[in-house]
Formats: sequence, C-alpha cells, structure tokens
Amino acid sequence: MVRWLIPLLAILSLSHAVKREDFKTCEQSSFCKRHRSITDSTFRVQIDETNEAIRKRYVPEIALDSQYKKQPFSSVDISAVEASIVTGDKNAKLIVTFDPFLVNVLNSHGELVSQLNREGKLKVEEFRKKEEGKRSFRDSKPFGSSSVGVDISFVGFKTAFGLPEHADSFALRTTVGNTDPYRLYNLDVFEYEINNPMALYVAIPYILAHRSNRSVGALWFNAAETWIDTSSSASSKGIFRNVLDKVTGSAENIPHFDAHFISESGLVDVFFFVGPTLRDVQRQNAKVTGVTPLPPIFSIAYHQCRWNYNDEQDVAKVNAGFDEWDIPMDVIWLDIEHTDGKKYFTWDQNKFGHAKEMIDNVASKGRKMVTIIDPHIKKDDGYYVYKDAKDKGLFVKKADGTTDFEGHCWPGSSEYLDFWHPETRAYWKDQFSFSRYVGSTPDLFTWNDMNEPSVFSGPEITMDKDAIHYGGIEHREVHNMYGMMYHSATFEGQLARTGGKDRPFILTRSGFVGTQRTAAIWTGDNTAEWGHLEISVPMLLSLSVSGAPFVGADVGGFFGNPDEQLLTRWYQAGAYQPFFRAHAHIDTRRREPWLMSESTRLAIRSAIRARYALLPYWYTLFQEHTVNGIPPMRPIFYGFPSEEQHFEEQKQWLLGDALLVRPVLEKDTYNVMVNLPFGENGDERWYDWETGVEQRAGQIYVDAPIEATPVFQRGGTIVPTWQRIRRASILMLDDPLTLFVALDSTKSAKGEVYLDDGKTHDYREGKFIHTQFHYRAETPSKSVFESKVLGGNRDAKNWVERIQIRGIDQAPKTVEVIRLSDPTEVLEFSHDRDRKVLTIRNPAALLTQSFTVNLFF
Ligand code: NBV
Repeated sequence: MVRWLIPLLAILSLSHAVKREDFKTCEQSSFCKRHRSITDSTFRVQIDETNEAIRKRYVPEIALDSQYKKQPFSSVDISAVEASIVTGDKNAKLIVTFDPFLVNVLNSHGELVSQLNREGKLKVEEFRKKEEGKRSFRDSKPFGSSSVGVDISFVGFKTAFGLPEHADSFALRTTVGNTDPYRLYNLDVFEYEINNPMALYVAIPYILAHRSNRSVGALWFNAAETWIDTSSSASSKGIFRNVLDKVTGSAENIPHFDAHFISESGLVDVFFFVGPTLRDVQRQNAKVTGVTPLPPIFSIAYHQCRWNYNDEQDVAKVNAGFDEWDIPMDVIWLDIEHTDGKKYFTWDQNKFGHAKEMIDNVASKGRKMVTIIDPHIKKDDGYYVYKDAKDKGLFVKKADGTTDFEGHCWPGSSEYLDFWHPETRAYWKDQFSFSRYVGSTPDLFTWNDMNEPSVFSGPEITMDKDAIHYGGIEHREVHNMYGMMYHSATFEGQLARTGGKDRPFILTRSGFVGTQRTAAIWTGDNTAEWGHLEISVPMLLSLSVSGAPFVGADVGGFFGNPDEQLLTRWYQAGAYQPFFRAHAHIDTRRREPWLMSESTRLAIRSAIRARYALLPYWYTLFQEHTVNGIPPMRPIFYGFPSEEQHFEEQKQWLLGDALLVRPVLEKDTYNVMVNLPFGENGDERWYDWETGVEQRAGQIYVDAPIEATPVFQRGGTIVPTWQRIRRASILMLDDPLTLFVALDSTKSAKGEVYLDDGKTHDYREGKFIHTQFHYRAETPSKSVFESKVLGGNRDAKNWVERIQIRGIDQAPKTVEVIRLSDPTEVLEFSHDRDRKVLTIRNPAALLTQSFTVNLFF
C-alpha cells in the first residue's frame, strides 16, 4: 500500500520588517530590496510505503548541502478531496488532489508549471522476501523488486535540459517512440559513442524546463539505476482536464514536456524548484544541492596531462618545455603508471624515486602536480592500505554481507572501500596527510578516476547490485552515488592535511547530485574526432545547468591521434570551458604543443594565453557562482531568456554575462555563422573580443582562420583581464588589470572583479578584493568611469593599468583620474576612429581604493 507523505519544505523567507515612517522602507534600501525580491520557492514531495514495509527505502540525504533546511509552510489546507500548501515566503503553491492522485505545482505568479502523476504513471513495487529456490544467475535480488516510477510534466514548456551525463544534444529529445529512455547508471564505457542516451559516468537526475522568461526545475532524488522517458508535446489536457482547467483556465492546447522517471529502487522523492525565473531556479537548486566553493586559481588555469608522463626526467622536460616555448601552464598530471603496481599513494621507485623533490621543482616555478588515486585497492597483504582496510573491515561486502567483495581492475584482484562506513571515511581522510602519503606536498592534488566504480569483471563493468554497504544498504540502492561518496572523502582528506588552510582540488570522473561541492568533473574517455569536440559543448552545458559548473573535456580527445587542425580547434574551445586540461591515452603519440608545426604551436600558445588573460574574469565568475549558483559556462538563453531561437543552441555559449564564445568545432571550417542575440529591446550591441570592433546583432558570418576563436563582448559589460602573461597563474595574482568596457545603446557598462590569494581560505576572513566598475554618460559632454570597492580587506597591489572603451565614436578632449589621496591627474589616451575604440593609459589606481575617471568631450 502506498501512503503519500507530502511536501516537506519551502526554503527561507528573506523579507525584513520595517516599522516607522521616519526610517527607510525596504524599498528605499537597495540591499533590502535585492534580498526581498528573492523568492526561494522549493517543494519536496516524497511518497513512501506504509510502515509495514519489510525494509526502509534508501534516501541519499547525504548528497544534499549541509546548509539545506526544511522550512515551515505558511498555510496548509486539507479537505477530503484535496490539499493546498503554500511555501513560507507565500510565493509558491502545491495543490494535491487525492482521486486521482495528482500534484500541481504553481509558481509565485499563480501559474501551473509542473505536475506529478499527470499521466497516472505512479508505480511502486514493494519489497518482499525472496521465495526459496528462486535465484537469478548473478543478481540474487534478496528483496525482490523495489522499483518506483512516476511521471513529471512541465506544463507550458516545450523545451527542457539536464539529465547529465549523456553524449547527446543539449535540449532533451523525445525518447518515447524513438530511442531507449535516457539512462542514468554510472558506468565506465569504453570508447563511448555520441548522440545517444546511453549511460555514462555521471548521474544527475535533474531537469530544467524553460520557456520565455519562465523556468522550473525538478530533481528526482534517487541514487539507484534510473531510466527517463521524455517527450515534448502540445497535446490536449488528457485525463486531468478538470483539474487543469481549475488551475490554468480553459485554454485547449498547452505545450508540455513530460518525463517519466523509473528507478530500480529507492523512494519517489522529488524537489521542485519553482522559479519563476531562470536565476531563481538556479539559486533554489544551489540552496538544496550546494555550490562549488571558490577553486584555487591554478585549477581554473591550464593543465597538462597524459597517460603517462614516464618518469621524473620526463616531468622535468615537460615543465621546462612550457617555459622554453613561452606557454603558460599550471599543473602537470601523473596517471596510474606513476605508482608501484597500481597501489595508490605509492610511487614506482625506479621512475619516481624522488617524488617530493620532483614536486618541489615543479612548484618552484609556481606550478602544481596532480596524482591519480583510484578506488580499487590491490588485494595484497604487503600493501598497507589493503591490509589496514581488511583488518578494520572497511571493504564493500558480497551479498552475504560478510565476505569482502572482490573484483578485477588495474592492479588485478582488488577490493573496494565502503564509503558509507564512517570509519572508512576517517581512514581515507588520514591517507592524505603528508606523513601517510609519502612524497606528497601541499602542491600535490588529486584525480579520482574509475569511481563509478569500474570493475572489469563485474556486470556492465561495475559492482554487483547485491553487494552490501555499511548498514545493510544494497549497492543497487546507492550505485549512482558511489563516485560522489568517494571523491567527497578525498576532499575531506585534502582539506585536513593543511588543517583546513588551503583549498582542495579534486577531479572526478563519476558524480551525482552534490558532486559540485567537492570536485570538478571531466567527461571521461572521449575520442580525437570532430564529433567528440562538438558534443563536448552540450555535455558541459548540461552539467552546468544541472548544478555542476566546474566541468571540462579532455582537450585533444583521449583515444586516437588528433591531427593538428583538430588539436588546435580543441584547445580553442577548451580555453573557454571551465576545466581546461589536455589529456591522451597511453597508446597515442605525444602531443605537447612544441611537437607540432610552428603555426600549430603558435595557435595553441595563443589559445592558452587567451585563457590566462581572462583569469580575473573566470575567477570572478566562480566567485559569483558561490553566491547564487549560476555557472560560468552558460547557455545563450541564460542571458536572453525570452529569445526562443537560442533555447536549443549548442555550438555557442556565454561565459558569464559578458562574453559569447563560438569556437570552430567543424573540420576545414574557416568562416562560421554566429548568432548574436538582439536582446529584449532589439538594441543589443556586440563587439569582437579581439579587435573591439562593433558587430551587428543577428546571424553574422565571421572569419575564423586557424589561429582564431570567435568571441564577442556584449555591450553594457566590463571585463577585467591580465595582459602580462606569465608562466603560471599564481605569478600573475598581483598584476595590474586591463579593463575592457563595451558600451550598450545608452553608452553605459558595468562589471566586477573579485580577487584573493588564490590558494587559502583566508578570503572567509575578508582577505579579498571585490570591486565594481561602472561607466556612464553623465551629460553629452561628460562621461564617468567609476571603480567602487564593494568589500574585502586584502592588502592587494593590483592596479588598473589600462581601460579600453569600445563603441565610442568620438575622442574626448581630456581625461582625468581622481584618486583618493593623490591629486587629480590628466591621463594619456588614444582613440581609433575606425574601430571606435578609446584606450586610456595608466590611471595607476589601486583596486583597493575607489577612484573615478572623467572623460570630457
Ligand atoms: O588511468 C588511465 C585512464 C585515464 O587516463 C583516463 O583519463 C580515465 O578516464 N583511465 C580512464 C583508465 C583506463 C582507460 C582505458
């Protein structure tokens, strides 16, 4: 028997009361107004079996953010036929009818945006004891089937996104009648194919639906194997016609996007992020599942990896190569061959006998290293990790609940740590201390691979579903979160080794809801083919909109040998994606940029340098993400939520608010069509990022010779950059900034920069600088650029060395800077009439002190 246990929460109400007329009203206080306009309408709907169930259903509560809190409703009315529930901030409403059972979700505008069980697909298979003698070959299924399923409709929406990870289109397709459903079951897929809904390494059962200026999100909170059938239609209102009429009025045909979620086990447990806008949904999701904390700056710079760098000499050569060819690089990675027989935390003594010295050498150039640490533990009593874990009973068990589960992986016979066991987590954490991990230093970080988990001898190359975790949990119930439990324990270890001082960096292949809180994700073993380069964009966008912003794909392609054209184009795309790492399979030819022809080397060099120039902007975007959950890499519709022609765009994307990137993703293509949005009022302005020349909005064709990446700056924005490119990001931290100011149709622009030490958690004590820039035409004869400190007390040396204004027809007569303590100074400038670009030289003003530049015409 199924009992419904309904809506559990409505998050936070942030309004503030104001009492007397003598004092400001909230409306008059800008910060209060900003907070007040935040709506955090979120509902959670759980449907469980009655108490007589023979087993409790697993809920992956640990995947939620620790700050997530249930909040009381502002009203609950229950009658014999329906219940009506309103969130604490009175913004969103749930109407539940009992017969037929239907949950209606309404946003703060009273619009019906989602329905649960509209198509009546709610189905729950109850646990039962296995009948004697009934045994399937591999999966013993001791509790029978316990699957759950229900349909979720996004009412009024034709387009939806999410459900990562699939090597497929960004906009979700109609699977019903066409293909298998999307599958979410974390797997190590050898040479994965593109353009299909097959499962890959990550499972985030989240859908974002969007229509003009309205969005809604739904998270199917279940860690078991899941299939999702999707369809987009504008069909009639079906069996719930009456209910629908009641909540939406009587329009005949309403488009809807339907998703039928089917999981092998677990609970029907759904979060609805009710919006009403895209930014609201993104923030509501972030409040429940968490954000990526500010990453150390090296991790958003360029990474050099291959399977494998062979020995210490090889590492030294690669390190020196980047300096020799004047190419910036922040991190050198070591794959599995660096270990002694695939025993992680050890070093092959013949090749890496002086690990600490090697890391220190790399670090002396301002760079870092990363070693791979996989979850399969070699079954070898001479290996301390194996011995300790065996003695303490920390391995996953077989179906009998007592014998250790064994599988085959790189080291041969291996066992798998059980990260549900609190002692495993504590043990794992200790392994990262500098004394336990011999040869490690604070400059060494971690790559967690194979954590689906990959088991070469297992069904579908993974763990048996009837394997048992701590507390009697069946692997089937938690499979999709194994990878997350693993990398989050690694994160704890890295945090602990410096007493919480330094920020960790972990890269993971497998992930689940909440992975973003402790790891970056890469899209695994892609192939050096054009199709794989192209599909990397929708893959990264899907992850980004689903709450995981720190994502990237192997630059160059993992399997196979890219030709120089493909390699170059891949670098150009990767330079504008959040996690930027070149990587290659052990059987491929070496690919360091200086092994290519001169023109390729120079093109790759300039792509990497373009990344370094934009690091202040990237860093500011990651900081913004920590506040409101918005990802740095965004679909075009994030900036233009009412322009339908961009909803399904997957060749170009936005980097923050300011930049639109359309790298060349196609072979032998030297001229690409870019679709520059017109904006709500049709007056959007765009500028070529490199030249500053204005482009008209709409579909334009731009030249893209092999060394070029088409990037455009949106009018109305200001982008902070570093123009003195050095060998590694940390060496640029105190460098002066060049600001690019792109004027909109009202001749104004805004932007921000956030910087700190790029390394520690000291920013939490205010050791950062956060500065806002604003340019506007005050009168026809005077324009003003203002730099205003928003917060932070870091004693930073950064100053502004150049301001370039784009879209300015006329040269000013004079330009002056007014700084806090110094006398007003007249500045030099030059104006390029053809390009309409004004360059103001050396205001020499510190970012830590507010200043103004006046332009007189
Ligand atoms: O550790 C070796 C590789 C690694 O280079 C790659 O990035 C991972 O996705 N690893 C998979 C295992 C073997 C792949 C064939």
